[in-house]
Amino acid sequence: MERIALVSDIHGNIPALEAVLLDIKQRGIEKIYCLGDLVGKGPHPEKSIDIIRDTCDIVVQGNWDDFLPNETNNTYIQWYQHRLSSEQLSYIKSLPFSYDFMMSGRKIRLFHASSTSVHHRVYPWDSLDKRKEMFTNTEKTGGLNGRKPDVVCYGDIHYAFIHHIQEKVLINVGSVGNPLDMTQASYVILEGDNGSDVVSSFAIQLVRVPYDIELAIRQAREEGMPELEPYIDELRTATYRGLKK
Ligand SMILES: [Mn+2]
Repeated sequence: MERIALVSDIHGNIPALEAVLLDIKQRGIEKIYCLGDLVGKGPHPEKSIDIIRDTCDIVVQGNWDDFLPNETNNTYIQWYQHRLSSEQLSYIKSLPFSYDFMMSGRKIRLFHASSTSVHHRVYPWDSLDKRKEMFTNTEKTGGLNGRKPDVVCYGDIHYAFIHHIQEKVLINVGSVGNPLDMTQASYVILEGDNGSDVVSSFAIQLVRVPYDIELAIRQAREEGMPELEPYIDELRTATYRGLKK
């Protein structure tokens, strides 16, 4: 049996990331995969990239990782761009779309948001058809042929859940740095026979980790981050700013 920790949506929140990495370490888990959105929203994208590159065996691309390196006149986006080296910008731009592996006879697929795009959002309350599309093979996931995944793990919505859908399992790992379902950092542990084609027992854990939210807010304030108040409100209340408009 082996355990793999899945983290996602760090968004430059270092106190949250450090709390999650400590929790993973204290459980004796050595393998960590990241589902994207290292940057954006929080004040320290440059540290987030360095730490994730250092600790994660696999990293797939998030929507922020995709669009942040693009040229823009938007001063809010530019604030984050200016904190990254050109090498870091090309690193996030070149991250892979998805990653497949076998565990306990299940084909497990990781991507950020959906099987078609890092910018296509799927919520747990979306239609069954839309959620079933998460298990299709697409050009983005490496081509239409081959075995479809039995388990899909994704991030993007900052809202952790596990759905069993007709022999398949859809898992959202939640967000480390900007959780919008409760005010604690989120990650997932998968446990089983890593790399095995043989069906055997398989476990999924949703883990919530309290972290120093006020420290994260102080860091954002010290850096003079733009759109500070909506960010503070999201960290303290776990309510998405888009829903308050
Ligand atoms: Mn995100």
